[in-house]
Amino acid sequence: MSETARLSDAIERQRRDEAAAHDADFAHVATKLARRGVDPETIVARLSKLRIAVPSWALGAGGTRFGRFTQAGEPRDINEKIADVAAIEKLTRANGEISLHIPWDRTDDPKGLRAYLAESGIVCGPINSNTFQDGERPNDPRASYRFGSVSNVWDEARARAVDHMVGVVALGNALGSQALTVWLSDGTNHPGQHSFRGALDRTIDSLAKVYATLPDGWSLYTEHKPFEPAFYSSVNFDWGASLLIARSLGPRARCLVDLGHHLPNANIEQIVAMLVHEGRLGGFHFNDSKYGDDDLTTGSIQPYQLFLICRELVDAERDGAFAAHAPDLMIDASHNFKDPIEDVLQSTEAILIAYAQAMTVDAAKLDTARAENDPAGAQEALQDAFRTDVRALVREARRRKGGALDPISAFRLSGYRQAVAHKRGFQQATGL
Ligand code: PSV
Ligand code: MN
Repeated sequence: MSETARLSDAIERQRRDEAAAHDADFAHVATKLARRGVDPETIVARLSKLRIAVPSWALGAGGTRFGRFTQAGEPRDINEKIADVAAIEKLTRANGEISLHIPWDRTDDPKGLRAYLAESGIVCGPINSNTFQDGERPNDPRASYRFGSVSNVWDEARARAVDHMVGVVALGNALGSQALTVWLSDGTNHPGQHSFRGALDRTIDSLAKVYATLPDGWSLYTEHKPFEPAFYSSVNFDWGASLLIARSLGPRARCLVDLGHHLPNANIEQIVAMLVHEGRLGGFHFNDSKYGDDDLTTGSIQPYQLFLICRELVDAERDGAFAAHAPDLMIDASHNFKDPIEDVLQSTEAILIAYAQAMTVDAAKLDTARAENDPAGAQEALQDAFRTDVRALVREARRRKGGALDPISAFRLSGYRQAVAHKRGFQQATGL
């Protein structure tokens, strides 16, 4: 039996076996929400339109600087990565998009790759450049990224980084992508190592050359991060620097918020609100963390934070703030222990749940509490929503689109991993 047939079979079996329980759960939450004046159908309809991109680099086991433990059945090439995303999409109906990372997903045949994407029903989402690994020119010191890429004082390194990014835009365009995500590892480990202002100027000058080549309809996303691999200063270190760079480039430059790229206790939902306010929220890299950029499963550590971020999105959407550009939703995680597909399924579920919960907030109650300076009332409005079990709404959205009621257990039931492990064997996928 093919892997696709295995998945279809498991999805069907599960839908049959769990239909009665699901119907009862859905009726229960619908009744509860009606009491709050919330229409479950509006939520189901919104959920079924959400699309969460899968990062190509999260389909294999991730590593740390201490080691990497390959798992059986990791995708050996870009086609197998797309096949895994198609499997995920078949289960969730919310992940029909892949985010590629170049050169990890380099291809000599963009036309063929585009055809394979179309055949697999997968869209090419924002594409990532990589100027943090030296690739094929590690011994050419002035062109090396060792001391930075677009911020480097040496012209050769900057030119190389710009050429790379321009090439990634061209490839992305051939594949149907509409955005370039730029995360820079540029920074320093030692006070005085470079001029902060000089590095920012060089970064803006270099990125302006990339920005000038953006095709119609394209965006450039700047992704900030406070530290790692640089431990004293990073060039694009926070949302302020990111906004500054984006503004200097032009209206199609927007900021990307990776949830793991903040110092401990940062108020990420407020950062999101600020970027919405400025019309510069490009998109997200969803993950979760306890200490730093841990890249753990979205919603596994701080689900309330995820809910509050989604509430800002629901709010912004209601205010028409995304008329010009809706943020791209992407996962950016790394899995050392879990099966990568299961981790993506869990992250997707967490985002959909948080989004659905955010939609159940009694907006009138919250508005009144704010107008009356009633913090306890505001907390009640938010936490009543956060504590609502909306899983049946998420399942209903998926059921109507032909997906699995419970993606993880359908995935396990299908034997997909065992089947691909048999074919692919034990080979490390490209990525970090
Ligand atoms: C950097 O930590 C980051 O979040 C960026 O998005 C990279 O491109 C990605 O991880 C993949 O390594
Ligand atoms: Mn990221």
